[in-house]
Amino acid sequence: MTAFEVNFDGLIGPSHNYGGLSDGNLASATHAGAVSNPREAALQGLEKMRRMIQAGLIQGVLPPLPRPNFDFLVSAGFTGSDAQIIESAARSAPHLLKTAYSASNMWTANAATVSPSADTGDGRLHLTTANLSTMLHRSIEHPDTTATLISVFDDEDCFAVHSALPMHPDFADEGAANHVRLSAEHGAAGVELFVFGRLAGESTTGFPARQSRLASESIVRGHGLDFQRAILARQSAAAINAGAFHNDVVCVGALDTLFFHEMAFEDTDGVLGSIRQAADGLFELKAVMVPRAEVPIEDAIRSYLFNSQLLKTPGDDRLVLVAPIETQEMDSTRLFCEQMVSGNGPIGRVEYVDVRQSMRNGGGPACLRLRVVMTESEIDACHQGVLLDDEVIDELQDVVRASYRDRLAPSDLADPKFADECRAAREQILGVLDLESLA
Ligand code: SUG
Repeated sequence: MTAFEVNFDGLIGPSHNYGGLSDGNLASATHAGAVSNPREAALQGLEKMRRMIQAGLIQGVLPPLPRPNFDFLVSAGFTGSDAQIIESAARSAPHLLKTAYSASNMWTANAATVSPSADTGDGRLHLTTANLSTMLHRSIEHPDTTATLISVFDDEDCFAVHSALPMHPDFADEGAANHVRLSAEHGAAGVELFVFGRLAGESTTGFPARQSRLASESIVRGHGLDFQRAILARQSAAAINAGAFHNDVVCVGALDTLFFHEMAFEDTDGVLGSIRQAADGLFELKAVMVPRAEVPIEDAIRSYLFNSQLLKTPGDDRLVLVAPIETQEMDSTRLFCEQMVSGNGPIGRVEYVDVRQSMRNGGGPACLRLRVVMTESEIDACHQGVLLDDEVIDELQDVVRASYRDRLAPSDLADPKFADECRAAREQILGVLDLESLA
């Protein structure tokens, strides 16, 4: 069956700010307290989406979630009018106000894990919303994310949207950031690689391991995947402790190609062997491992070389790597890319994109998109308002230019008027995407 990879990017919300909320995410820690530019952030994201369309790919978008999250602030004991809640949280618990305002749902690679219909037991496309239980500010995303996914994938004959796994560390789940699907072509049956950082009940030292093996296994079961074609691989503790808080900071795969750092997995040979065995009869794995002698893990994490989109575009014989511009600015990663494309491996071109506003919070091009492999009839069955063309991107950019601030310091969150601005901007976005029901 012919199928297409549709990238659903998160539209960066008006409250994008540098809260320093993510332990183990070095970029977030480095930029904590800096002044952000939500307008520039959203425009950068939208330009990336436009480039995908220009490359002949199908591009979708998911709207920002309502911020601040008043339900969260009320659960934390704040009462009164919206303005009173904000003023009192700003005074007594600024950390909770930052949490309620986080625009972190922009990183839709963490919204859900997705299995295309070619892989699932019931022939439907399955999505499981990630519980994001490890980081407080991310743990508040899932109810609204599930509502968004149900609105977009709203035909139960084609789609199964599962709500988040139990909110317990044993089930810690960060979605597609720890999941890679490999196949001969998008529409063919594939091998799904699930990467976890720890076992249920296991305590690790150093930075938090955000994905548990039990969560990955539960998704394999829930999606009705064949365990013969689902690989569970352990992320290396050294990579996590160097700042690879998700596997997609050190690994990206598409079709028959896996591009990864030497230190990505605890047992690299074991992972490659298991993929080859599972892929027997389906495709031959092309593994591109980047040796640490050429790109030290610190450079990989600082530049976000692997947090790139690996794409098959209509105009190219080989795959294209859409990498953050920081990869071009760092010598080791730029040289590696130049050598890679001059060889005859599976990746034939590298394109650089500027998503610096998101990068400063640890989110590169790959974090900003959720990949959903869809057949033509599934594309027809999903909510059409979120599928972009140049005109809709222009409309969204107009909303952003007119209603987003170009300067936001963490102290600005204390102003109750900012909550009204965020609400108004989101309502306009929902209007453009024909998703007013989510308001
Ligand atoms: O979860 N940053 C996100 C970045 C997520 C990147 N996603 C992928 N690798 N797929 C995180 O750490 C920073 C927010 C702040 O500090 O204000 C943040 O949440």
